Amino acid sequence: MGFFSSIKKFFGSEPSPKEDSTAPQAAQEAEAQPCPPQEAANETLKEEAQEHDSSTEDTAQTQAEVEVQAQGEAEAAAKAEAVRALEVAKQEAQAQAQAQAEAQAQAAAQQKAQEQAQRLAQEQQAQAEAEAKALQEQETARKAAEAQAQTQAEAEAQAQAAAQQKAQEQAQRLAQVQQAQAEAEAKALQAQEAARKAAEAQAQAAAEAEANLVAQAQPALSGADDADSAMTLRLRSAEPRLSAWLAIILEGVSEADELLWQRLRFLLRALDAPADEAERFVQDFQAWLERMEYRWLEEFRSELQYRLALALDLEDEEDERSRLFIKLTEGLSRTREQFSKQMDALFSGHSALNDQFWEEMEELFIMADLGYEPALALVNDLKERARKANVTDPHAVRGLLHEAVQDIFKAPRRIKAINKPEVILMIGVNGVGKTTTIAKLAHRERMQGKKVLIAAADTFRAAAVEQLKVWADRVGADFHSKPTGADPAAVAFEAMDIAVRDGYDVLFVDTAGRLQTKVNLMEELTKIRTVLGKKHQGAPHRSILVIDATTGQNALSQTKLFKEAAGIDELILTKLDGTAKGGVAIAVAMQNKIPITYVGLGEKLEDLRPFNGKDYALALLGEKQQ
Ligand SMILES: Nc1nc2c(ncn2[C@@H]2O[C@H](COP(=O)(O)OP(=O)(O)O)[C@@H](O)[C@H]2O)c(=O)[nH]1
Ligand SMILES: [Mg+2]
Repeated sequence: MGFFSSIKKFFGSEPSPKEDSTAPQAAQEAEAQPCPPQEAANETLKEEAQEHDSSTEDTAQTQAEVEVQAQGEAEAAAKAEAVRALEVAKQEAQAQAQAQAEAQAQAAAQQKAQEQAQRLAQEQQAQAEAEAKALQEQETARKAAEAQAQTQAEAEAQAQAAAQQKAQEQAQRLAQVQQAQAEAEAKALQAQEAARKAAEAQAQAAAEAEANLVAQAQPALSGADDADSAMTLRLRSAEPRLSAWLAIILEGVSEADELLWQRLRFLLRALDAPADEAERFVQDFQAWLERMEYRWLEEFRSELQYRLALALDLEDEEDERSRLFIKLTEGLSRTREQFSKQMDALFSGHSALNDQFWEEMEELFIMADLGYEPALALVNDLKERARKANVTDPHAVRGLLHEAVQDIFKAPRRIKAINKPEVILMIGVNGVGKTTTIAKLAHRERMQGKKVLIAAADTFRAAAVEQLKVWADRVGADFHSKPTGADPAAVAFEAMDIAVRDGYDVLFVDTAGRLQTKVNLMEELTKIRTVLGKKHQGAPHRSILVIDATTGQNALSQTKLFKEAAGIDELILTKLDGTAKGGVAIAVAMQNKIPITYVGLGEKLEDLRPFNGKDYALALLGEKQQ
């Protein structure tokens, strides 16, 4: 712009209102100083004209012509000069524009470099922050892992202490049993003596009888018939319950002798059992008594009833149920009494279902070992039930609670059929009753005529392997193991091989419940599961977590741990005959939606029963209407 305004000025246009400092100087100079040759020429011409002032007109004309010429020359020179100046100005303007462009480019480059540097700095800072955060997270994770490891260690220590106490109790019981045995033996000797005398008397009587036999053969036979008929009559008129029938046929039986076998065959015949099945039952039972070294009726009576119930398919019978129920009720008595009392107080202390009522109810659940979250969930469930049923009277909540608890235990239907052999993996912490429960389950399978193999994949303690072997022998199952310290997965692998090869119906795998770290546990169980599955599709078909019902809240963390480590299909609650913490079953079932399939009610083989949610609710909460 400066350039063009200068040009305009030079050619006589209006002067620019603001002097442009960048205007080419040459153009200004050209204007400021009139060209000297032109001036000089004008001066000369003037003088000449004066000299010839008075001369002729010709002279004046010539002078004018000269003047015009000089003026034209001067103008031409000025124009040329202007063009040159214009040229220079143009060049300078170009150079300046270029310089300006370069400066601009440089400035842009500088700014870009600055921005880049800034970005880099920002990135570096972000990275540094991310690293710091990662470090912090690592630290947090490490602390959490430490805390978990400690919790596990504590759980194990607790379980160990419990196992130790158990062992002490067992030793005590053993001493008692030994004393009882000694007494029994003394009694047996006496009985033998008596029997010998009786036999002598009998032999004498027999001799006498034989003397009369020729004449009285028929009446003697009909006497035996009479006895049979009398017993049949009594069985028919008795209450149709297994325990009532047993009471009749065991009259006068005190030990496992010929009389017992005779009566048993009689009962089975009376109940329409096929002769070969009846005979097999008797022989199996005889073999079992021998293995257990049992002789006296009180030692084996409950086992006999259990076996008859299974063989005659009477387990669901009212009578059997009530036997289970009594044990369950005894086990849960402490929880129930406490709970009942508190519930009564709660119901009587409120006249409406307000927030205060529900809060107190939640506290009550937490105190009954339900845990915080399950307690809250149960209260919400109850609120919903009360709303739907239009319940406003606190006393009516008792009935709703019964229903809610029963619903929690409703196991979903599952496909039971599997490809033989059925493989069952037993998991749980030390001392909860895995090994005992395997024996009890194997016993049930054996009672139903199944071929059973038991694998001892708990190879860490020789005593554990030995204990399982003893149980396997008692229930008539086969057994597989390896020396102490062997890889548990190797035991499982070999056992699976044998089970498939030899056509077993069921394979039980016992595992160790060590809990040093979750990682170890997970690795070990994963390895076992993998080898089983490789050998036999779908194996293990059932992973059963065993939980000691006396452990309380610990059961919740155990379930969580094993669920993550191995997956769980079923739960079995043991020691419900002890001072069980009854709320735990509800908490575990609620939190995990895993069905409880059996409950352990004692240390004997027959002390394992299918779980019944309705009975459990009743044993835990008492009657619906009070
Ligand atoms: N009272 C009672 N004791 C049980 C029950 N189940 C197992 N036990 C006892 O608990 C102790 C530990 O059992 P065990 O099977 O060795 O546990 P494991 O370490 O999990 O294999 C043993 O003394 C068993 O007799 C039960 O249902 N009731
Ligand atoms: Mg064990």
